[in-house]
Amino acid sequence: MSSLTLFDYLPSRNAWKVRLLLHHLGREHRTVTVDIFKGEGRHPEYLRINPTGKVPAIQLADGRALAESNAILVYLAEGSPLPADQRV
Ligand SMILES: N[C@@H](CCC(=O)N[C@@H](CS)C(=O)NCC(=O)O)C(=O)O
Repeated sequence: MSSLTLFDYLPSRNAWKVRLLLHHLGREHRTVTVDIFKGEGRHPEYLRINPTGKVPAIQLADGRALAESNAILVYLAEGSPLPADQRV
């Protein structure tokens, strides 16, 4: 089982940024689709991961979760060959 879970929704541009970086890094992960238009972001189970009910969010194997796409990008890029000091 993958150590990283991405809570994703295909039409979401914020989720797309994270999806793209995971792919770029070749980072193994599993994806859980949260259909925000069907209200799945408001399910109590998802609100425990991201209290805003929005996508994206990631969850690590130890249960810790992180929301906000730009924060997730910085977290994932840390220690990678990406030029972190060129963040905008
Ligand atoms: N600042 C957040 C914005 C996230 C956001 O607005 N996500 C939208 C999809 S792009 C969403 O989940 N909307 C559902 C809602 O507002 O309940 C980020 O960058 O992650």
